[in-house]
Amino acid sequence: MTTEISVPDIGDFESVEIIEILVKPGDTINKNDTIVTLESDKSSVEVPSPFTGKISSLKVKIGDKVSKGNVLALIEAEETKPKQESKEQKKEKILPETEKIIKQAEQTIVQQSRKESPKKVYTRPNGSDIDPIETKEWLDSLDAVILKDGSDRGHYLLKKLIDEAYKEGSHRPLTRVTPYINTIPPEAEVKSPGDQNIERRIRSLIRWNAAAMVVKANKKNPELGGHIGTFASAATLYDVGMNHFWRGKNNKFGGDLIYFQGHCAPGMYARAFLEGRITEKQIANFRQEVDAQGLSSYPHPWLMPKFWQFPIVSMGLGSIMSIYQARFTKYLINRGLLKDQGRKIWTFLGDGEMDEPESLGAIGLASREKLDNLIFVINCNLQRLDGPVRGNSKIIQELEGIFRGAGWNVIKVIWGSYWDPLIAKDKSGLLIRRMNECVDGEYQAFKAKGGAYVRENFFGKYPELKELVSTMTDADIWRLNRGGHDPHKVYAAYDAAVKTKGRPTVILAKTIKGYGMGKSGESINITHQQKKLGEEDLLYYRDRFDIPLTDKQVKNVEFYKPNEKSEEIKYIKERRMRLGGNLPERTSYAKPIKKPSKNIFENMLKSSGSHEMSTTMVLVRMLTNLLRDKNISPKLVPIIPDEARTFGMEGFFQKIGIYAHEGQKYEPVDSEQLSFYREDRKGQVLEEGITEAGAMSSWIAAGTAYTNHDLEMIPIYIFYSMFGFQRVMDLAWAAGDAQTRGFLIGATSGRTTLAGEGLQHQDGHSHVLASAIPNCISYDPTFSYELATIVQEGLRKMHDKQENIFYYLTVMNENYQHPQMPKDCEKGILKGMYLFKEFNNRGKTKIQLLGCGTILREMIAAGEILSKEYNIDSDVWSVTSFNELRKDGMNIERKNLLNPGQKPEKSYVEKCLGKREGTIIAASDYIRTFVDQIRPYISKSFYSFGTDGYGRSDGRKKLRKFFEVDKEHIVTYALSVLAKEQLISSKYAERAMKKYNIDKDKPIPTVL
Ligand SMILES: Cc1ncc(C[n+]2csc(CCOP(=O)(O)OP(=O)(O)O)c2C)c(N)n1
Ligand SMILES: [Mg+2]
Repeated sequence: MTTEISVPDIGDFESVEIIEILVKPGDTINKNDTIVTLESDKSSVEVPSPFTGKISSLKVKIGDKVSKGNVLALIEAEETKPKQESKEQKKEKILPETEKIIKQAEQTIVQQSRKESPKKVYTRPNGSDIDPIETKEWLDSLDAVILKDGSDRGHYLLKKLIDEAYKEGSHRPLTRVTPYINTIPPEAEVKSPGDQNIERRIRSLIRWNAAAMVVKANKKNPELGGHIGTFASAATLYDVGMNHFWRGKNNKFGGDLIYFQGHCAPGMYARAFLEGRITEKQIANFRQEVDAQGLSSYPHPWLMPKFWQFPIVSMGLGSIMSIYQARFTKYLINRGLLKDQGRKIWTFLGDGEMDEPESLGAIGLASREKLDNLIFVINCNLQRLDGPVRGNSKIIQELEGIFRGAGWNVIKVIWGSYWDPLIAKDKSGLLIRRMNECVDGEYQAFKAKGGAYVRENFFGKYPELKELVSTMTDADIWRLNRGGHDPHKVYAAYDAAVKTKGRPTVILAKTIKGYGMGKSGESINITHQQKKLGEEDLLYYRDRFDIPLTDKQVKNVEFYKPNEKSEEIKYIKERRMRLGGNLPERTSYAKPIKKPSKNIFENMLKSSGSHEMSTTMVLVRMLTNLLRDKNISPKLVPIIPDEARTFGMEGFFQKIGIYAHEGQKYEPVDSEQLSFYREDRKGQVLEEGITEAGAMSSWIAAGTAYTNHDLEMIPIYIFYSMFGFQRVMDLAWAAGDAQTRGFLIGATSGRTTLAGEGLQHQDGHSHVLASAIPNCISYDPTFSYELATIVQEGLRKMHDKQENIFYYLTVMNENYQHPQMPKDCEKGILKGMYLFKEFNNRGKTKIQLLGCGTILREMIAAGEILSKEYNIDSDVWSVTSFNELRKDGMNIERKNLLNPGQKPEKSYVEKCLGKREGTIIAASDYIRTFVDQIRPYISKSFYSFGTDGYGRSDGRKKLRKFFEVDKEHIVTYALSVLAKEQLISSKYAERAMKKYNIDKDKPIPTVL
């Protein structure tokens, strides 16, 4: 049956141009195959066929403008089901559900209205018990329920009671905080299968070597710094994981991913030393990296690429990056790219670190997306650098409320096993009350001041509690341990965490900062900074942890490693073998992505004719083409933080779908339209919402998948350029360290190009920020062939050649025509500049004009005016990257200085411009610093213009005039420069100022 294929509802567009036709008469096509691509100046969409069948004729050609309902082609369809029908079926599916909910709601309302309003007794404001007998009856009932049916039933009833109370008008919110005791009661603890004696000995050796490496380094050179107290407090938390939970990567299993707290690095090195993965020479050179024998201060994959996986030491980044790592792992699984092996992501964080917005800012995503592959361990040693994290309250309780409120599974590990009998004896609940009422400032002092102090100040407050510990010595009281130092409690918590389904878990482990450091640094305010231990302190530390070193060896700060046949070494190696491999360890076995075929970019190398388009649209076209390449398509990860429509990328919603772990449970409001908001479990677009830090973390996760999942991906994160580096520079820096590969796209870039948006939106410096990251390659292209050349090269370098670099490209939303690619400019585009046009043979005077982005077009226009109106010749250079030119310049200059006896090499800019006649005028849509970068590498007069100052809202023309980067200013300044060089009379510049209404008295824009 012959059927028409017509333009569906494409949203708010009329008369849109057909830029591509992908079928021809006689083609047999499948439903959803693309028929044509439509492009307006704001967006590009592919129109899919609603039918399977054979195309009998085409009704349109390239360049035609079409609107909704226009016929595109005729098809001999195999089956023609009107679209409407399926919509209705869909609707019917949804309706009964909705009806049920409405009915239930209505019933509740009816029931409520029937009830007589009861007489309410309001509790006394001080919360005191007005009827203890009644309270006891309730508690006894609860006890009986728990005894008979278990604690889940107990919880159920409590929840019911609270719901009921809420309905009856109690406005007290359900508390999200439980008493200050362990979440897992002793009877529910799963026991560790490990040999506790050996494990303690191993842990002690790790503790010693970790501390010794810091002390040794500082003995050698006090500049070096380092931390002892943090790992001392966290040793058990790491040890239990390493011995029993964290699985390494091997050829069968992808490995758990562990984000180690940055300043715990000495502990990780100390273990690797015992495992034989790090030499004694290396640990003796902790923090001495320059001669390439030592170890990084913190986890830096860039510096130790076979060891460290995650660069986290800038506080807060570990949290957000690991959350998005866990989410990206699920994304890969749901998209069918990665096998679900139950791998876990573990993140270690400090309690002080939790004040960083990045630490807590993404925890909602983790629970919303049910990331049960994610486990946070927050080492609550109650201290940060200067003092207590919360002196006046309790950080564990605060974090419990926050995480539980966000929907996480919370496991508190507060008290060690020595407390169990005391808590069991506490029938009146007084001990728990005392635990609840003490604040962290007091808990810190308890551990700094000894057993007698604790007896007096903790237990001593209530006679009943003093009595409870009356048979214990001060030493016994001192031994009452904290949960985070008790391997049994930690094991039980980890076991529960890995078994948790449907939610992420946070373990809040209470520890002591500087555990074991004694007077020199245990639980005191200076603990964090303590990097030197005197002889006495070292001897104390040795004795505390039974390290078999003589006094002399201790005084020499020697490391200790038992021989290979010792129980300890055998045990530590056997544990890692059983767990499948080493940790941390960074490897990559990813298959390179085959480079895309050249014809994907062919269109972009041609002139756009009279068709005007923005480089953003060029990019969208390019991505659309790349999505048709079988090798590339599944690997593309478009990351868009709530700006797809701004950048004309909404066509991707329908085409590749938006990733949503639960699919789409609702019919989207724009379902009638072609580019409707399609959420899908297998969706490819990461539509991150308004979180640049989150989107950046996704980009890092995708761009490091080649090592963390042995899977190369091509992440493309597109954002308002102003909200890129400026907002997330710290993450961009970490991305470089992590050797992330991918594209960052600063869209709507340039201070005068993004016209109306004003001061906070107009970016004039993102390229300057990008230039600070050594392995970031950045370009500010003007024309489609430049962008196409750069993207192609990026794919080749990052995926064919496996270079650990990433790209920052700026694209604009200004529409203009794009010329055909000039001959032989490919190398120049990539190196940073090439000769675009010469205005010759008009006069004797010549000038060199350099521009980039949209300002290149002002330079071209200025060249034309100078030629036509003033008989001044010029060479116009398209500078695709001032940043790349600077890198080359620095390198060549350095080489020449190091080889003073040799003929100096020329920098690339010098090669381009050295023999050209005339002074250089360079301008961009960025601050002058950007352009000035090449000034030292050219032996010619150089004048730069740019957009220094705050932006403001207006049209492009006015903004360019304001910032003095429009063609009129360039012409005027060029005339003035030539006058200064005494090549022409100054009257030309004066006249031009009059002609172009240039006000000499207007202050420089930086002060406006
Ligand atoms: C963004 C950032 N700001 C400051 C620092 C410096 N710094 C390193 S550790 C530290 C204190 C950390 O305290 P906490 O998070 O409680 O960790 P702990 O050492 O107690 O385990 C500070 C301020 C940093 N690394 N990163
Ligand atoms: Mg701390």
